[in-house]
Amino acid sequence: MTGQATKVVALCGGVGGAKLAYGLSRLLADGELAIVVNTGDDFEHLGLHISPDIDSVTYALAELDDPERGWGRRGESWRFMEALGELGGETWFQLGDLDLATHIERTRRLAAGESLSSVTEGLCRKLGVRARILPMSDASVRTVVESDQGSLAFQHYFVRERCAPRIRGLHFEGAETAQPTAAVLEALSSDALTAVVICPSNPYLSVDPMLAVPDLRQAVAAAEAPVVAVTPIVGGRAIKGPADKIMRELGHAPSPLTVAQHYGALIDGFVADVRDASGTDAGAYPTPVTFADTIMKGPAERKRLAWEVMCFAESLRSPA
Ligand code: FO1
Repeated sequence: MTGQATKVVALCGGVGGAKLAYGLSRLLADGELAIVVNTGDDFEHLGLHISPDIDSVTYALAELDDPERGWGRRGESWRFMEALGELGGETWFQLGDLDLATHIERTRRLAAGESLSSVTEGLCRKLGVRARILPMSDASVRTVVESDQGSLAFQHYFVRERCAPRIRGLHFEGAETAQPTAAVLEALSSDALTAVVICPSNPYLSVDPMLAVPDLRQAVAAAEAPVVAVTPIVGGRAIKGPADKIMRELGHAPSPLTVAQHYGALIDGFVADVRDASGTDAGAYPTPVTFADTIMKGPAERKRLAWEVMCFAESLRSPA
């Protein structure tokens, strides 16, 4: 889509990031928000193309997400999985009956020659999502975990092995040659841009695959608006998922400072949690830091944090 005055670009992984993306979507008008989503978790499974992070963000914005699991659809049933199990099929990756429709329709349209961006736009329209959800690239990028159990495809590490293997490193197959989509580059170069928000997603598993696409990283660095990252670590622990475990395995203390240092010169500001305010040496951060309640239990908290992040970005644009 062209000609839209994008004000905020959010870089987002799955469940954790989707909450802030939801908050931003409820504050901004249609067309003002573009959400660039990680596709490094995508994989082919049971003959279907699964895009877990795109679906987590789509379902969250459509208010179809399951609040307990975070992934998949609310009110889900599992008859397909039960039947597959009875036939001796692979059941380690749970596909609910409603969710299955998304994967089947996506797979059909990709096989017919549509791009992932176009399929995503179409599915979003059908589900009533008005913000733009943009896959980071239409080319295949696949996250591979180097672990004490060897190289593991992302979902084998994350779901099948429940993140138990010790991580030694990560690489993102295809990232070096992948191009961001035109829509992603257009959003990041919008004249109306006021903030680029790195959502509280896992920096290593969810944000790094996006930043590993050279022209995407370059476009974030060149954006005319402040780049603000929000911590996924509170009180030394990940709000959800294995970010703290991975930090320890890679030799870092699990802390908001580690996250800020990980993004380094790419960011212009950092949002840490109020629970980490005491004992924080703000001077140790590579950028200005602000403190907010980053634990988003419901829609009101998601909107409030989104508002605080946008105000912080505004203060970085026009320092007092
Ligand atoms: N996560 C799980 O922990 N177990 C599952 O069985 C599972 C199935 C699943 C199906 C569709 C989908 O879109 C996501 C699913 N996820 C599941 C979540 C997903 O694999 C991860 O949360 C993300 O890839 C990490 O952001």
